[in-house]
Amino acid sequence: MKEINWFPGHMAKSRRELLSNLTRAELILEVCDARVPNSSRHPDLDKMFKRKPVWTILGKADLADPFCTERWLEQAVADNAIWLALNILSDDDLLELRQKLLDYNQQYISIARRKGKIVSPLRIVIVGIPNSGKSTLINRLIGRKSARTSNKPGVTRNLTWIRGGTDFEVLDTPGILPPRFDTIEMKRNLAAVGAIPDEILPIEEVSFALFRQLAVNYPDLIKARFGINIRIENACSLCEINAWELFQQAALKRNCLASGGEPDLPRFNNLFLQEFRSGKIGRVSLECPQAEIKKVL
Ligand SMILES: Nc1nc2c(ncn2[C@@H]2O[C@H](COP(=O)(O)OP(=O)(O)OP(=O)(O)O)[C@@H](O)[C@H]2O)c(=O)[nH]1
Ligand SMILES: [Mg+2]
Repeated sequence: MKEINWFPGHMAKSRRELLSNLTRAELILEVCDARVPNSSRHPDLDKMFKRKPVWTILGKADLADPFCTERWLEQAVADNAIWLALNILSDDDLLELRQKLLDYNQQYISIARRKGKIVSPLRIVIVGIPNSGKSTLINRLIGRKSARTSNKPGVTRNLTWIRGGTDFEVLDTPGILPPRFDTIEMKRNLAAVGAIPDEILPIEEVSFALFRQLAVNYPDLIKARFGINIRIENACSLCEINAWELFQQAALKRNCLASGGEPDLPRFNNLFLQEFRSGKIGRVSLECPQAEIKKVL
């Protein structure tokens, strides 16, 4: 795969601004994507945030494989880390998070009251990769549409503190991607979930790699969605040629036709990625602890 080098100037600037805002913060929420918890966590957040408490939010949990999400949460408990899986669009999930935050703030409120100080709202910094749901989470936490949201990465450009009644004050930040990607898989996974703008991707590589991975790990979902026949007993050992044939068949089944009856792959690449991102293929995770997900290189 070609190099994806996407660390635009605004991200480096945001990182600097973020650091200067940290002293005001009492809690950091890192919004990751539940389908790719490994790739979507920032590699040096702990160093960046020093002793500030960090909670990891696995957003878009409604799109992820619940079995894998459970494994991630178990691993977090074992590591003594606070991880929460959320469908940020769900009222129930938001209510639960809100309550956890209020409970957490109770300690500060008690201390302030004891010292006769004014009780201030809990100051939360929201960080995470682009398009993970940070601004949506903020709007829902504070109960009004204050931060701009979109299903494209790179929408929030400035750091803004937003006051949410007497309970919270929240800092919205632009998506900050790791300045380096450790492995080719991580790049592909971030690209697949839409954390990198499609215009700068080798979209055909991302889409085919994703198709192969899903055909191996979720053959029933691919069969059902695209009406193609994958022999499950051989699915784990899908070879490159086989996967390529299946990919072309899937394009044809979806009426992505070029002249001469050939599959129109550029069209299918877009369609396939959109269907994956919106959850139409089903609930899938591209990363799972304990290697439940077979790696397809
Ligand atoms: N299905 C699902 N969609 C979500 C969830 N959270 C956010 N979204 C959608 O994800 C898209 C991105 O949301 P934003 O809040 O703009 O993401 P962001 O992290 O602020 O993005 P940048 O500002 O570009 O870094 C929007 O279309 C949201 O509706 C979730 O838990 N589940
Ligand atoms: Mg945003």
